[in-house]
Parts: sequence; structure tokens; C-alpha cells
Amino acid sequence: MVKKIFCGLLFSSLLMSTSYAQPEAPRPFGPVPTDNQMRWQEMEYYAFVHFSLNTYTDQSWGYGNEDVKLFNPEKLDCRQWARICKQAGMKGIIITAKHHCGFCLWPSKYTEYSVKNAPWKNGKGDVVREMADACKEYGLKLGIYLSPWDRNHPDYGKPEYITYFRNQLTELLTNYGPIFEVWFDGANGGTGYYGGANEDRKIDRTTYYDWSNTYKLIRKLQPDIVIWNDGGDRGDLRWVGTEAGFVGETNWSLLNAKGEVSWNMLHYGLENGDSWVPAEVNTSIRPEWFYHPGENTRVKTVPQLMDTYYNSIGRNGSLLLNFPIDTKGLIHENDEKAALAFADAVKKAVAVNFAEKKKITASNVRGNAKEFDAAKAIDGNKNTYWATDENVTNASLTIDFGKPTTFNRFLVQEYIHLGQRVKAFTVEALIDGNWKEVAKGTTIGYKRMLRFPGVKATKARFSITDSKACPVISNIGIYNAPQILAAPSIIRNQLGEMKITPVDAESVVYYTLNGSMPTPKSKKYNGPFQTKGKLEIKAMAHDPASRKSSPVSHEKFDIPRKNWKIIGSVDEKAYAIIDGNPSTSWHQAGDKKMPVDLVIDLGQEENVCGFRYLPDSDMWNPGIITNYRFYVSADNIEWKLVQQGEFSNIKNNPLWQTKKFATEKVRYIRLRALNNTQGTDNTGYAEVDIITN
Ligand code: FUL
Repeated sequence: MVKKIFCGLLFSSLLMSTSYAQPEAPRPFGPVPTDNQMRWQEMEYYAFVHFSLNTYTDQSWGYGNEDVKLFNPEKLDCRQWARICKQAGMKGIIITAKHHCGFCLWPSKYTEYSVKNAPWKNGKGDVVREMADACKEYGLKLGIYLSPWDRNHPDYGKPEYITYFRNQLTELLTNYGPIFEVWFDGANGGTGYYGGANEDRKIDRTTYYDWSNTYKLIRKLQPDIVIWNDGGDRGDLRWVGTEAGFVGETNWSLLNAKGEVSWNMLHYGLENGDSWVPAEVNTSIRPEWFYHPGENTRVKTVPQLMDTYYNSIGRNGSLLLNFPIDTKGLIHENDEKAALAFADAVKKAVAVNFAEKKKITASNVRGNAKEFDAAKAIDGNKNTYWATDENVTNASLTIDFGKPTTFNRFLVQEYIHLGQRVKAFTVEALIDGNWKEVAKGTTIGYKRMLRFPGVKATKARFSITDSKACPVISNIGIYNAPQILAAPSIIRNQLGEMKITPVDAESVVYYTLNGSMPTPKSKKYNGPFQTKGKLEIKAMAHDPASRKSSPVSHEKFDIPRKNWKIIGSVDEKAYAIIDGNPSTSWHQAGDKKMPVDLVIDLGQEENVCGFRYLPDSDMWNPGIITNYRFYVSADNIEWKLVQQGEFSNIKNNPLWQTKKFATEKVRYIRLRALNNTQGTDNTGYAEVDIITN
């Protein structure tokens, strides 16, 4: 009996001590993601494909009256799209099943304005079906973009259109398997064809679509879907207020369920919002969403895409990167190259996690329990996390590398199932026995990545300095991303000041002014410097740690343009065309009719034997000169025609144009534009220069 009582006591005291050592897990704080939002967030990176009649009309928005007969891609291959997306590390594809022009990429029962009346596959084709099949084959999820605005449909603006819209949604969400995301563009209402009415139709985008009932239908047909909506009722995801590929550094996955959403709320979220509405960063791999042959040379570079990566996925957002499908029906080879090189750069940036399997300690562990200890932040398990005691909102993790280790990137993830909590944090490095702050951030959320110049340290410390509730950290990563060694850009401004800019701010730049190839023994660039006269410069970026160098940039500059005056224009902005910067431009006054003259006073007589013209790269109104005449003068009274002709292929390849002629000793030059590539009077210039003897 005594033995029994003793055993009973022992058992219950064991129970008590076990429950004492197992503190309660933190309770969710504020709004939390739904399962659908969580699955979506973990996808991180997926594609948009823009393909429609616009592809064949070089437009960004069709009016709604474009001929369906234009749709006849000779090589349409959704498997090529899926292969590239898969290789690029993407997890899904969202297709523009219907853009604003109303043309449907699937044979909708409810309209004649679709692939069923196009010559492609004799009207028997279905791009959405081919896309769904290709996604399945490549293990990608499928998403649907269905423009609420339809510039073709006669009923747009009337209640009948809502039935049409829902019928189409039903087709798309029923016949093509699981759909992970549906995308409702915010561009709504305006001029259009509307079945021949050709008028302006305004709608109230908050009420017209009766979103709450449309959402009910969507969730009934696809219970696992997330809804993106930039108008009307709050969807599951939010736009970030820009299509340029970045969300705010501070990025709360919260908004209020009701009320207006300002630009700031889109861009930064709302710290005390009452609903979980995370950010999706949508941007295109080219300047525009649809394919335009003129942009074949304007595909984003790896450094640009890496910036987008750190400013989207690295800022608690997802990245929706667009491929404009070309007229053949393929992702263009330049876009493929860029996307794969980008994927490779990301892979290399996070190749080795120096935090993994290292000694890690925490300033505080919830209930001192193993379940919440520091090691949970580096165990590679997304379902475990380090947590502090209730009300402890200042705490740190210290990682001991065991030996001096160089790193320049820091990654951290909150266990967002319990809400987004952290408001501020720092990253420090122990260098020669002293702690040095190397980076700091505000919000974390699902994933936050920080970039900073490389440091060599024996330990790293991550400190949360402000949090809404006790932090819950599921993952830490410490990396040494290789520098991106692309050729630096070289600019000489009007005053002759030379500026060299490497792509990666951490690179060291070396240059020569005597035509020889630069090496790490050449002159080191320490900032802009003054130059005189003609010169040739070669420059490269160099990473001392890896001893690797970039390709060499090479520029030849003619005489400085210091004393040049643009005659006949009082517009100070005109000097953008001689500021040496190819990204600034100027256009002649709008009332000037072709031929349009540009006259420059060189300040003194020069031996001129040619000129150079760089057109403006603005997508929609570049004012690119096609046919020209070039005159010179000693006195600005008598002019001599020295060269004339066309800038061939300048529309598709808007690069520097160089024209030479026999040497003339003159002080004034005149570039006369006879016409432009658009057939209008608009005349633009990014840069104008001369060649002297
Ligand atoms: C915008 C649209 O108007 C563009 O054409 C494109 O579809 C982009 C994704 O959204 O608002």
C-alpha cells in the first residue's frame, strides 16, 4: 500500500515537473495567414506570362476591336515556357487568359472573341489547356489572370456583364484543374470598342463587380485558391503600389479589411492592420508587360534582377516575374538567358549557410525549454522556432563560426503562423574582439534578407530590438554572396568630370587612360575626377577576395563639351543631351513640325569630321530620328550640308549612331530631323556628340 502511494506521488511529481519544463507555445499575435496564404507564401517565386492580340499589334492595351485573325503563333509551345520557369526555380505560372482587350486564350462558350475564331490550329486551339498540361508535366502550379475590364464586350458597364464575367470565371476555375491564384487587374473602365459602341464607359470599381459574391463563387470552385485584387473588396494578397519590382523595406503583411488603401499601405503594409494581406511584387523582365520587338535589347540584367530579388523576396514579399511571350509563341531567347543567369546568381548567393550546424546561443529561451531553444533557428526545419519568454521583446542569438568567416548577407524568417511580430533588429559581427553593427532592419515577416559589405568575423549576433510580442524565429542564414562582376559604366559629364560606377558597390575599380588593359596594378578609382581633351578610358571592377575581375568597359571621348551652347532653346533641360548620361534625354518643344533642327555652338572652331546621336529609350514616345541632314557653319549664317541619310534599323536597335564626313573647320553644327520612327513630329535625343580630327 505504502509502495503504491509512494509510486503514485513519484508519478504525479514527475508529471508536474514535466509540465513545468514544457512552457506553453506562444499564442498567435494579431492576424495570421490562412492555410492558402501560407502555401502561397512558401512558393516565393513564380511567373506571369503576358500573351494576347497585343503581342501582334505592338500595343500594351488593346482597344477591343483588334482582329482575331492576327492570332496565329507559328511555334506556340507552352512546354518551353514551363521548362524555362522550372529551370529558373519558379513554382508556378499565371497566364493572361483574358487581358483588357477581351480576347480569350481559351475557347470560351460565351464569346466569339477568342482563339476559336483565330487561324491558330484552325480555331481548335486552347492556350490555357496547353498551359495547364505543361504546368502539370513540369510540376508547376497554374494561376489565372482574368481582366475584369473588357473593352470588347458590348455589355461592359451594364449588370449583364457581371454574369458574363462570372461565367468565364466558372469556365476557367472548373475546366483546368487546381488554380493557385486568380488575378484581377486594377485597370477598370474607360474608352473601348464595346461591340462597336466605341465609347467611354465608367464603372465604380468598388461596387460594379459585386466582389463578395464573386469571391464566394471562386472559393466554392477552388477552395485552395488565393485572390489578388487591386480594387473592390480586399483579396488575399495585395499589390505593392509599383510595377518596378520592389516593396517597402518595412513591410507588414497586414491591412485593414475595410476602408481605402493608400499607396503607403500598399507599399509598407499597415503595422496594426486587422487582416493578413501579404505583398506580391509584380514586375516584368522587360520594361513592358507584352512583347515589343524594340525591347529585345532591353531585357533586365542580372544585377537589376538581383536587386529585384532582394527587394521583393528579401523584403517579405513574393516575386511574380513576367515573361512577354513573343510573336512566335515562345519566351524570347534573351529573356530565357536572363532568367536562367538570374537563377544561377541567386543559387550562388545563398550556396553556403555559415550559420548551419554552428554553435548558437540565445540571450533568452522560452521556459528554458529545448523545444524553443536557439538551435531551432538553424535546424533547417520550417516548423520549429526559437522563442523567448512572454513579454521578452529584446533578445539576441549569437552564432559562433569557430573561425574567422567572411559574410555579406543575412537572412531571417519569422514563424508567421503565429503572426508578424518583429519591428526592429540589428546584425553585428565580432571582428578582432569587438562587436560591430553591419546591418539593421525593421520588419521581418516570412523572409528578410540584408546586404552589406563583406566582413570577416568569428561570431555574428542577431538582436531583436523591438517587437510587438515575444519573437518567434524559424530560420537564420548567413552567406557570402559572390560579387557581381559586370563591366562598370563610364560617364563623362559636360564639364569633363569622369565617373565610373561598378555594378556591385563593393567592387574595387581600376582604370587606364592610355589604351592599355586595366589590371589590379592600374590606377584605382577613388571617385569622380576631372579630365581634359580627347581620351580613351578602359575600366574594370575587381573583387580582391576572389581576385576575379569583370569584363572591361571601354569608352572613347572626343573634345569636352564644356563651352557648348544649345542655340534657339531656352529650355535648360536641353543640356541633358550633352551631359554624358545616356539615361537622361530631352525632346524638342511639342509645337515644332518636321523638319526639326538642333543647333549647337561649340564655343570655338573645331576640326569636325563626324557626329554621333543616341536616341531616347523611352518606350512610348521616344521621338527617334530616322532620316536626317547634318550641316556645319563657321558663323551660324552660312550652312553647308555635309552628311545626310537614314539611321537604319534604329527603331529595333536604338543604339549610338555614328556618321562621318570630310573634315570641316567650323564652330556651329546643325542636326536636322526629317522624320521619326513613329511618323510624328516628336524629336528626342539622349545624347549628341561630334567627332574631331
Ligand atoms: C497592369 C495592366 O494594365 C498591365 O497591362 C499588366 O497586365 C499589369 C500586370 O497590370 O495594371
